[in-house]
Amino acid sequence: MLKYFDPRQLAHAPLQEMHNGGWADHAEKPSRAEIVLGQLGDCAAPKDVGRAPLARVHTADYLDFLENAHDRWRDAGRTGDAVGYTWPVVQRRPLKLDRIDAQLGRYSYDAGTPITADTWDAAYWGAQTALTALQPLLIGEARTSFALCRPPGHHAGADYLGGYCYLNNAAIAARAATDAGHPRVAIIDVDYHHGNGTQDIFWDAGDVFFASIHADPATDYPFYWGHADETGEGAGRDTTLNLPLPRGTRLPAYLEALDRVIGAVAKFAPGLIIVSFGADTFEEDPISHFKIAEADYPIIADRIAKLGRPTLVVMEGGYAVDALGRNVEAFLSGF
Ligand code: Q9C
Ligand code: ZN
Repeated sequence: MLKYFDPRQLAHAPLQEMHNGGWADHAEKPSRAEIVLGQLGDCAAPKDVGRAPLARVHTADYLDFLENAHDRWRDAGRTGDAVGYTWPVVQRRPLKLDRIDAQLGRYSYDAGTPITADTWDAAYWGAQTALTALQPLLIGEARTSFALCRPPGHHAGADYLGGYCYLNNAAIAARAATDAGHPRVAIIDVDYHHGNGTQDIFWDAGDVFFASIHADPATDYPFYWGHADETGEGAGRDTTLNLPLPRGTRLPAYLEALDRVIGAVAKFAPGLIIVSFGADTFEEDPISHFKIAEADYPIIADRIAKLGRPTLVVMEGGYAVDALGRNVEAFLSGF
């Protein structure tokens, strides 16, 4: 399996996140990528294809905000990580405010996703990693490819960050694939959490199918997305498929849902598949509640591989750091 990584992704190291009413050590640590690298061995470096493919998914004003937010935070006299504390919800008007705190609220939806001095650079190289990993699939030089992206991406929308995510690596790769001539691309999201950003980005797009298996948002983050009745709109009607599962889910129930996803994806007939892979479905994940074992990951991957399409695997979550290298290797071994 081809594999890609850029060490500049390691510099992003947010200190804390709001958790159960207090500040806790941030779960999305640089050591996550280091342990995967230790297990997989050397990964190829990405090329730099610039900002244009990022701007096919994210708005220009959001990208400018993300690139400059931490400088502006420092200009305002602050130290540490930039994080919002008030959000323009409950039918507020779309005001264009310059105050950094107002913008942090405007371009985010939670208090778990701080912007550090290195966030833009790390996220930028994560997106380039996904784009470079896609390339051999586009030209038919490989059937599977792995992008070790960090920070993760699937909670980031066109104009918002959240859920430890800033740039939506899987969505950027999917749009690059359709731009390169694929009429249909499917994203299969098997992170523990619903990929709300990816869903929003392709909500009314008919050329990208988004299917997700995740913890029921009635009990789990991100709460406001991922319910089974969210199926897309307009040209994207019925190209979103959400299969929420209860806490405690083990492999047999997981595979039933996966078979539904695979049936729907096969019917959509994509030329290329992107897997948003989170190993936070793991039984020992510290912030999640499924019961998937290391030995289950090759079985899950094998079912996706049987779709027989070129497949890009993009790293999302997974917070049991000690086991993360083994879990990623197990998943990739199923292809
Ligand atoms: N600290 C991914 O797995 N949890 N993101 C907030 C309070 C947020 C996870 C709980 C979980 C986001 C990519
Ligand atoms: Zn997750």
